[in-house]
Amino acid sequence: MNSSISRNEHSHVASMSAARRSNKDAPPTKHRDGFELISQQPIQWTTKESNQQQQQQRRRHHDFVDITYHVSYEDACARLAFNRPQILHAFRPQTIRELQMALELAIEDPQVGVIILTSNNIPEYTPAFCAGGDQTVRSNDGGYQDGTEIQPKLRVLDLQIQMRRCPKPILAVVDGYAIGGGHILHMVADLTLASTRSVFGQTGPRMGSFDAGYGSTHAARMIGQKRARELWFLSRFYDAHEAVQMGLINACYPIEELEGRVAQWVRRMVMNSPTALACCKAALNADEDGASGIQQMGGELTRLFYKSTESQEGRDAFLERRAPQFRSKL
Ligand code: S0N
Repeated sequence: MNSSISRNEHSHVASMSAARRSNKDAPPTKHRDGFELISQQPIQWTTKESNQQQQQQRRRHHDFVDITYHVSYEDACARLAFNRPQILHAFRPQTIRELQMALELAIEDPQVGVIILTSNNIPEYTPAFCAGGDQTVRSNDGGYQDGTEIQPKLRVLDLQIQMRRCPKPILAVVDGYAIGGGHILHMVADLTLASTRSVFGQTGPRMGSFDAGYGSTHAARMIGQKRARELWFLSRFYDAHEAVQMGLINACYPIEELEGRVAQWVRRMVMNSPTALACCKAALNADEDGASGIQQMGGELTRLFYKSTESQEGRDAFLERRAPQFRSKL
């Protein structure tokens, strides 16, 4: 597809209306979803800020050391990338703190619809998404300490919660090793696309660690109890095709194709209704997260309800010291 076509034109060719035909007897085809019409041109990362708020944000993410942060306003997405290629992007507390700040920036930015979590690979080093917690700063006092924590902490658990609570879809893009805590982060992301050269696995039981939270429970929801027990008890590694078959990732592509496919998946999601996506994510989480998941979904419902005249009448009546006149539309 011609790269000079604007985003609106991309949206139009793959929109629900453009995918409909006028003849009444056309046979059903899955291609009517318009997905293959969406451009695979690489995403262009924005270099200029259009307003003061964006300038302030950029100043904040210039301070990042262990990650990089980019935004594409053309394609309405943010890119958060591990940036420690010499140690396969293993994370220390500082890395996680930076990711938490970057995620907050992306959540708050109204021009961002989808968040990509990936890594910056360079030819000198083995490709990796993330090799988990940086074992050189694992302390004997129950957490990680790189000199930036008051007390050693398992800060990555807070990041996992933040990712679950993020109302925007998070797409993990894996190229290379996704191991240990790095593997858990891709599992906690909403979707995962990978290069065919990627390798997935948990190593905890082989090196004195485990994740009894999402790393275990969400794995079982995704790939089933037997496979999740295999993942942890044997601590074997799986290639990208096996990971697709197991339901651990959504799709894998040759590395040369990956960037274009990521662009295509992102473009389709940002064409879709953000409220519908946020509510689907909240519902899928609620099924697994108990009261905390229902609270999150309930929050989305309340937010929508506050926009209705019915809800506003309750507030206005209170402020005007009168009885409310509710008109039910149910
Ligand atoms: C991935 C492996 C198999 C690749 O092997 P290869 O190709 O031979 O490369 P290496 O030479 O081993 O690695 C290249 C350089 O990278 C360093 N490095 C790799 N991984 C780590 C790491 N995790 N920490 C620190 N450094 C790492 C190597 O040392 C090497 O550096 P140089 O060149 O200087 O020697 C292989 O690398 C491998 O097996 N790595 C270990 C992967 C692993 O076991 N990760 C899991 C660590 N634990 C966790 O992630 C738990 C974290 C977690 O999510 C969690 C959840 C709940 C509760 C607590 C936690 C928690 O945070 O602990």
